[in-house]
Amino acid sequence: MSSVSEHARFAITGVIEGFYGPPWTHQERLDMIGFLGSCGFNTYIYSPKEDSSLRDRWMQPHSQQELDQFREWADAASKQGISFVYAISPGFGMEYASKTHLQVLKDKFYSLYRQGVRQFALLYDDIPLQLMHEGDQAAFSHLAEAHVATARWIWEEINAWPETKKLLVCPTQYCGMGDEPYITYLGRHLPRSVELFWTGRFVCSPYLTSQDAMRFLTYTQCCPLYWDNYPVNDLAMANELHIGPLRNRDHDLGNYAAGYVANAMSSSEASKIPLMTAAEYLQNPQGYLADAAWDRAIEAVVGRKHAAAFRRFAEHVQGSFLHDRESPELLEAFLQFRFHFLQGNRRDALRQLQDLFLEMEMTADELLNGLENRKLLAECRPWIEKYRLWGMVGQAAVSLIDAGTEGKMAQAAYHLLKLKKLVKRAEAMPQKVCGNVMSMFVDSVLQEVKKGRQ
Ligand code: LOG
Repeated sequence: MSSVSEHARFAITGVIEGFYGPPWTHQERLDMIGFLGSCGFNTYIYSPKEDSSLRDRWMQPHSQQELDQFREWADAASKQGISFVYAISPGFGMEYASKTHLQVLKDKFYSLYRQGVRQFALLYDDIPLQLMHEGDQAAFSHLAEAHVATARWIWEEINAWPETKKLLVCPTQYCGMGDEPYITYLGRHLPRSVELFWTGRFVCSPYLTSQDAMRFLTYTQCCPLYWDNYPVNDLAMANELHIGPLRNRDHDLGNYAAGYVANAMSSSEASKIPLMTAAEYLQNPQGYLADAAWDRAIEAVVGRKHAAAFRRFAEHVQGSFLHDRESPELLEAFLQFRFHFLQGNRRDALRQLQDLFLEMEMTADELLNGLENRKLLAECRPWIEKYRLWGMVGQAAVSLIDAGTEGKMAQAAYHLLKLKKLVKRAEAMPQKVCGNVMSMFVDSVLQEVKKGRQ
């Protein structure tokens, strides 16, 4: 495993297609490999959770058609100077003590080796922490021992093949403090040249700190290969669009880590925005400025013409475990509105708010009608549409307040009805846009209406 050196850069910098949900298409994967090359990443890892040939059907050989595709991806990667890593997850069926199962694993890797693949990974994530097969319970005293034995055996086999360079291992307990018995055992017993994945303290870690990395190193005696679960937005995160920049990764993490790999979103085009910011971080962690990198990434993926509009929209969908401040400017605008409104400056306060909501709707329209990157538009469309709806909701709310305070009750009733219809439509869309900021605003307006009626 990599040793600590001063001012080290991450040796492995890559992206893992390691999410639950629809895998990238053949074309998307080729396109992503080209993109990774252009951004300076050096590794791509193939392990979509929905490819059953890597998981439930891991014992079955790949079809010739599948093998041809792997060759195409591996060739495309090597043209870009990128290592293509084939990652298998045999954990649900594999009996680690079985010679037959080990041979099947080796044969499967060898079928990929013949297609030009030179790097491999064994992923033991998301499986039980106990030994499940009777044969394994008899042969090993715990899961870590079985995992080490398997990794050691397969590493010795593939290491004997000319040019094979790497084996990466994802542990079953892949997050935490690094001092847990399972991962400590793995770190201490895996061959030095095998890399060990770690997601940090949590599955989705808001911070990755060098202090944590040092503790991991102390206990496991190896430098973590970070598996960063950003921008991935699968499972419980599916309603979030992770297009915000990479944040809160220590600038000296490279001193203590074997590498950094980002798990991407199933939406490959939208993934490029956060991935470009990750590339900037990896090239110059000391000088990395998240927001400036974000501007550059948006302009590169969206195109100059609509970059400003996209940035305005993106501001409202950047909430994630990395960033809990959603729509900060909108929240500030509401607070200022309340202040001015209560101070008696009603007309100006209402006008300013109306302008803001109108701008939201117009920004959404500009993107929906004008965005040249059609793939990006298709992936982001539900979030842009919801953003547009919130803009319309806001305008109806302002009109309601305006009519209500002017005593125009018929108009107020009309706007109230419109507001309620729009809110219903917005709330029926599961996508997370503006966090709770718009709902809070609407709730407070409706509260006022109620009070007025009493
Ligand atoms: C999976 C990963 C998934 C991610 C986020 C690891 C090592 N494995 O909890 O495939 O995309 O979380 O949901 C995971 O992170 N397990």
